[in-house]
Amino acid sequence: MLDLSPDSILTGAVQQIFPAFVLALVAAALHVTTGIPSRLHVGKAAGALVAAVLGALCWWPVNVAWTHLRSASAPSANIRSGNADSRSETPPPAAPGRSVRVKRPEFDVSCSSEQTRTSHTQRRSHPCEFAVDGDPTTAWQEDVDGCGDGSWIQLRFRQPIAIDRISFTTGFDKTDWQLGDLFAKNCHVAAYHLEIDGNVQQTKPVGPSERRAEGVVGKVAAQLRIVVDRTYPGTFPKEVDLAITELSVWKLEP
Ligand SMILES: [Ca+2]
Repeated sequence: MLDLSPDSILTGAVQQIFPAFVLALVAAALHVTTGIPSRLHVGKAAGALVAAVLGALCWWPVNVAWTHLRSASAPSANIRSGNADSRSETPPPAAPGRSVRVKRPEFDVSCSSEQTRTSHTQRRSHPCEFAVDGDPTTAWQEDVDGCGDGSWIQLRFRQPIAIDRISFTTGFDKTDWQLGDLFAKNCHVAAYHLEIDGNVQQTKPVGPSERRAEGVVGKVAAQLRIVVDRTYPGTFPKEVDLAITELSVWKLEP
């Protein structure tokens, strides 16, 4: 499809016109030093113009061929984004259609602490169940002092599954009509690690504006725990809580 974006037009101009401009300068220099354009019965300006046109016409197929060679030799892009684990020992992404989201009642959820209406805070209820309810407006919030560094949420599967990958929001990814952006106002994840059947995985950092973390797992397991190692502070003046809106797990079907 024809790309008429300003960046594309600028890039094309640089790629096509610049070499021709250089050739025009070379033609002008040859006229001064050798007089070749004069012997061809053309003036300096006409010689430079002809050289520029010929240069552009000759450069175009060379440029197209070079672009194809570069794209053919370039490595394929990693389709994982965010904090996906791109280490060489991780398996390649599953073929479309083979990876399915794990749903209830395939697992039970638990967490290190949770805000409930009966907790000492007497705040709104934010149980860990809210991280897996499929509702982007509800969130799990821990119930410890501070931002809850070290808090965890865990899924225990009814039977071991081949976990393909996980994805979770790194904070309260919701905009409240009164309070505004709850992600910035609450604490959110700065680094986390996975524990798969008790085996501790490598800690992964999360950028301050990354609202979702994704990771390839590629293991058969009966239990998956996400442990929040570090957090970014929220901007709420009083209450500071870590929140996760949604956590999703995909499994590979046999
Ligand atoms: Ca939710």
